[in-house]
Amino acid sequence: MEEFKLTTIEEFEAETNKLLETGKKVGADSWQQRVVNQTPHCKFGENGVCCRICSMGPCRITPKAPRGICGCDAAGIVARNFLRFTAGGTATHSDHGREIAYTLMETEAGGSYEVKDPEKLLVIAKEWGVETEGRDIYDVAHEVAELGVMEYGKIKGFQRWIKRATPERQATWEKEGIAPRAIDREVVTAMHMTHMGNSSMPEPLIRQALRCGLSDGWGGSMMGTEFSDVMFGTPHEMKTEANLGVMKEDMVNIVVHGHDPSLSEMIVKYAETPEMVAYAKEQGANGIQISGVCCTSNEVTMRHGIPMAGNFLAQENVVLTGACELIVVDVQCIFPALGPLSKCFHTKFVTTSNICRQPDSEFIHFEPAKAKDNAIKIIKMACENFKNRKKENVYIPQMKQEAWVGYSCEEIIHKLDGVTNSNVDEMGTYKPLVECVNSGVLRGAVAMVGCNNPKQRADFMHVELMKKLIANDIILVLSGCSAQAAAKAGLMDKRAKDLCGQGLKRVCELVDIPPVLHMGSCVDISRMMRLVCDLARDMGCETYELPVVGCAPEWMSEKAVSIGNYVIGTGIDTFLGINPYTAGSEEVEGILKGSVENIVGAKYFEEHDLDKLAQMMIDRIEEKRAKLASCN
Ligand code: BF8
Ligand code: SF4
Repeated sequence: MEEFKLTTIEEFEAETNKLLETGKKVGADSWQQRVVNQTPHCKFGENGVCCRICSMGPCRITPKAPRGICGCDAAGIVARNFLRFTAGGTATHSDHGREIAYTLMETEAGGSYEVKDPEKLLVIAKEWGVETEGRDIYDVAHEVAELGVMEYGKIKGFQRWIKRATPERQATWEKEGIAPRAIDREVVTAMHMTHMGNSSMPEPLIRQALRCGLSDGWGGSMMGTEFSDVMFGTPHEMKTEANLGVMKEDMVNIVVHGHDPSLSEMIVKYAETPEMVAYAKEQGANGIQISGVCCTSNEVTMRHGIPMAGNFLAQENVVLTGACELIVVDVQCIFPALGPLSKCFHTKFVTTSNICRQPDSEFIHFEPAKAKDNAIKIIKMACENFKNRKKENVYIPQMKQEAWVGYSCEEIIHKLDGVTNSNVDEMGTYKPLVECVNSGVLRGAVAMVGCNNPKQRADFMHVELMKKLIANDIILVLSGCSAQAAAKAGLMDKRAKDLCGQGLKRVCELVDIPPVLHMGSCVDISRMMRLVCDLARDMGCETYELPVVGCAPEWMSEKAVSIGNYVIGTGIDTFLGINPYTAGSEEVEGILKGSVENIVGAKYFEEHDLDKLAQMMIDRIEEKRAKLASCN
């Protein structure tokens, strides 16, 4: 077997530089260049003290001008901006969940969309009080989907999924007035509160940010995750590969990018048919290679082992290989640069959603009811484009790593059941994991999530933090672009166990897992929320007492702020490597990094230095362990 070695960030960067050279030859622009043009950033924007929510402004806070024209101070402006940022993220994740619910309504036996995990559907139906006895599974699916869509605008009550949280968590949310109501309402309330002349006190605004975030994590995102599992299958362990070397020179390369699996599932399904493979061969290729970027990639890798070409800041790289016949996108995190960039190559850039219209793209409106026709049209377009490739522009970096993926909660339990074997009491629970944590074999866990961002060296914080944490016997659960950073580096190879402390290494060997577990896309952080609540139950403690923290070292999107709010709202401290435009108000920072703990039992930490950030997480985990030991 080939010797196992991680891919270093220096190696990533050297290959990226070669791709940028190709880019220069064809007159392409790049984010690396645009960052230079955009920096240094505006300080007012960076500190969150610029307000333009009414046309008396824009107002900017300085020591000489401590209030806007309406009299709002820095704390009010920063907190309003923070809430609007959150609302943007909640809306985005949740609308993705809504689209998935609408797709679930289209399911039919033998159709493009089917119920692949009826067991999971029946669990949800039972939780929601939907009659299942003697009914056709598709009738149940359609009723559950309709109830799901109604969660967005329900006239009273809280999100149905919050019943999955621990009773203590639910009680905290109700007591603090932050239990999430209708998802759309939480977003609208956020916009209403932040309109000119409404709230300008930080604490109420931050409470609404928590509530809005919770309607995402325990509402819209959970809808996206659960309904996708019902339709496309709950992920189970499988092997795949990651990094640009997964693209193939002799094949038609189709890259799927975005978030909503309704489209990418269809591309995968129909590209594998003999007709489409034959079509690719007629065009002179040896077949069709699908790979992915961003969360759409996470969705299809978790369920089908489709290889991951890269993450957010690598999206331009796939085009720069000169070997991408077609990049098809659905929604979110898609650079508007892709259109003009594709024009420098033979690449077709196909947009498919009215939510995401981009310049220099070909628009093929993707509708679940016409899924098959749409998918075949896109696949054929890619095949026909193979002949237009310019050989002199092709350079695919031969860099890839093996990765094990597919660790849904169900799969983690399934793997743990494999170790408990005959111990019936422990089957179907996290008890073996709990024992490892209690005994100190595992010190704790970090949920590492989120994007990459030019404000940090791309992927560096993710990968280096992971290496430090696993060496300290801390297991990692990952999602989003963080998961792809790990996979590209090789940390999802089971042989990465050799980089772990002795305790974690033993666990990896016993359970047969890598030390960093791919749990899916960003909406799948809802899986992590379930995991911590179920772990807390199995450990007999509250979520905020667990030696578990969240970390987004290179985050960039509004969605990440929404996530941060529901993660701390669920009682899990969150460590950030980038400030959420709140540095302009000590009062706001004081709440987010201090007194919010009195409300939800967890708070934000921020640190930009790698070593310090790693140590802060380790210290916090050890502090929680010490407290847990003293209460037991
Ligand atoms: O939702 S981690 S760059 S791809 S926002 Fe986007 Fe960030 Fe990647 Fe997925 Ni999440
Ligand atoms: Fe300025 Fe107040 Fe208007 Fe904001 S709301 S732009 S601070 S006047």
